[in-house]
Amino acid sequence: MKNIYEEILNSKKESKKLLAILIDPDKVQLEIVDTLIEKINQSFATHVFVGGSLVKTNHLDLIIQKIKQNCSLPIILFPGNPSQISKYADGILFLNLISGRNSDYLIEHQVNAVPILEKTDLEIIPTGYILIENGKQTAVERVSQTKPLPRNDVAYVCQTAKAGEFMGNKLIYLEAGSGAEKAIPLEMIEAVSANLSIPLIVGGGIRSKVGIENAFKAGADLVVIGTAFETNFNFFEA
Ligand code: 1GP
Repeated sequence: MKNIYEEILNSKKESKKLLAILIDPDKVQLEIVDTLIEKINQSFATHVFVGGSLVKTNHLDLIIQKIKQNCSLPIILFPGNPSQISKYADGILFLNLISGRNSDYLIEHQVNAVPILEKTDLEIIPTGYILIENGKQTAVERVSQTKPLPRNDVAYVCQTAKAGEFMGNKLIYLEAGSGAEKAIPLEMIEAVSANLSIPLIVGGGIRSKVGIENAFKAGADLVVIGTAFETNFNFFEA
């Protein structure tokens, strides 16, 4: 069994940066999964995240099984709700939307997920999820019916992230939203990572390798790339 969290912690200790490619089952056809895996294997990705805000399709299990056949990276669920749990993955980000005040995303979905999770061997990784304004409304905001935190209130975002750590989360995820107009500000990444003891994930709106590098330099331990790869499978080659 993979020890996903332990490895993330070790990487942080050794300042080894991590990259997750996010696959949204709604946006990926089964027929292209093989090509996609080939590209992932050629890239410097260290993790595969699978999930989306809605996930209307029912081929989640199939996609994950297909990825597993030819890719040895840990597959981590990044679910929008408990219907997006697959026993075929290796782990799950057990998300609390701590930037919002919608109890469904703070406790209701988590309670409903327990009977499903108890039937799996997924490694469960409690993750404080913080949505930040990005210039336009994103799917997370719409689906969760929560307001993102303002981009210019770095102090409040730091305070929220620290509350997430004090509550026992093992990771904090700073999210601008999939396809965000503006990624998380670098000074926010710097301040939040300096104030946290646990690893920091950063994602949303990062469209270039320079963007990934800048997020790493600012203090992100793991960067998530979704749209940029989804729209250009050669993203990591250019
Ligand atoms: C979304 O953070 C991820 O939840 C990735 O966002 O699709 O903009 O890369 P992008």
